[in-house]
Amino acid sequence: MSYRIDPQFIAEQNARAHQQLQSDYEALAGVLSRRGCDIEALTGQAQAFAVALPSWGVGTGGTRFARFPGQGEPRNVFDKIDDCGTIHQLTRVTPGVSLHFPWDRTTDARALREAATQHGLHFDAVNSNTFQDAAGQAHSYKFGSLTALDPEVRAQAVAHNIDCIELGHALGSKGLTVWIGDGANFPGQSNLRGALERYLESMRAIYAALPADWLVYIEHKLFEPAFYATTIADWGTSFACATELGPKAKCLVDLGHHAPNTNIEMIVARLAQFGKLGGFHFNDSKYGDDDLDSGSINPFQLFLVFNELRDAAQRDGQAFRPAYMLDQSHNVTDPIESLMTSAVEVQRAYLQAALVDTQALSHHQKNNDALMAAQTLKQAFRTDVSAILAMARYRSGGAIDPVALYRASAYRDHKREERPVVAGRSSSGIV
Ligand code: PSV
Ligand code: MN
Ligand code: MN
Repeated sequence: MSYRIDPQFIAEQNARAHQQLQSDYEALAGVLSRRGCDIEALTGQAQAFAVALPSWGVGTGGTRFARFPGQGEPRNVFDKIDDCGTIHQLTRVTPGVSLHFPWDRTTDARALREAATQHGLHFDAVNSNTFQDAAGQAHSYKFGSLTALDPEVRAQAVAHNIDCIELGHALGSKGLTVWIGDGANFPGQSNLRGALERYLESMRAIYAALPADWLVYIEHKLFEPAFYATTIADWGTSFACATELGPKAKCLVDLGHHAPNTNIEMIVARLAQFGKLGGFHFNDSKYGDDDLDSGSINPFQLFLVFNELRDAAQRDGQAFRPAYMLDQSHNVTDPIESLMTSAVEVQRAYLQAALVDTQALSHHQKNNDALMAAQTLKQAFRTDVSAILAMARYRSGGAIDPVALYRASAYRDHKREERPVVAGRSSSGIV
């Protein structure tokens, strides 16, 4: 039996912090009530919020240059589920896990589903991988996958995606995220239009295999590994392809997949307006696809994204349900600590956006009062909602201070004993 944090330990640690939290919470309740906001309603909203974990995020990531493995890293998908379970146990905001195949392939889907259920987890969208060659596959993706000129390579990539749908279906997932690294490194290497035509042909075959209640998420990315021209480089291409494919195809926005300074919140607004915003991969970046912890570099951008999501939810109601996932790589931190902190930062941005005085905002917009409109957003962004987030966790059975509790539990030390280092292992599970 692998080590788990004892709920009694959580209760004891919370008991020490509870009085301070209660007083912070009451102080914030007073501030918010003067603004006409009900703290209890906000706490309920925070408790209902969820963001899915990337299975590949619980191992130490690595860069193109090196990977410095951590202690007690997960050895397989079952260990990953244990770590995701711990993150959810303490934060109560991450009930979904997003798997990546073939990294997370298992022959025993029932056992995996059972393991997840024991932690109160379910499976969110599954991810295919045709940006690497898997051991033993017949054809290489060196020159592309869904867009490859060789029809046998394309057929293999399509078959892998259909296999992912079947694996996900057995696990209770409801979506497939497709990100491909296809493109060109040199001008002239590829016929730009031809590549997209082949992509659409491949995606039509994948789309046809989707169960009735599934969505396919098209994830765009500006560059890397194709450094001259990436086939699905931007939201325009993603939107056009999702439109061509049909209503079960939506666009997925990974915050790290744009040129620096791109107005991502405007992309969010556009996709939401036209009913094609499928979901997110949250992370943060300074330069490119840095995969840093959410909210660690530009929390204001994250807030502005959620401000657009709030607007879309107000307009479209229950019909607007984008999938929220983290997609990060952890190189210098304990992945569990990074994922807990990031999930809470995403939840924080959601709550700050809920605090926007929308009446005041539209009043200032109507009067062309740019300064006061900006100040209205800033007032919400500057509000420290930490006490609400902590109270939401406490009431849902989580930790008032997840990182402090995790460290006090010595979870990682237990895992170091349980999971001895294996030479050559990588975070994704591919050796
Ligand atoms: C690509 O950069 C990406 O963001 C896609 O979501 C992949 O599936 C993921 O990273 C994992 O490597
Ligand atoms: Mn991503
Ligand atoms: Mn990425």
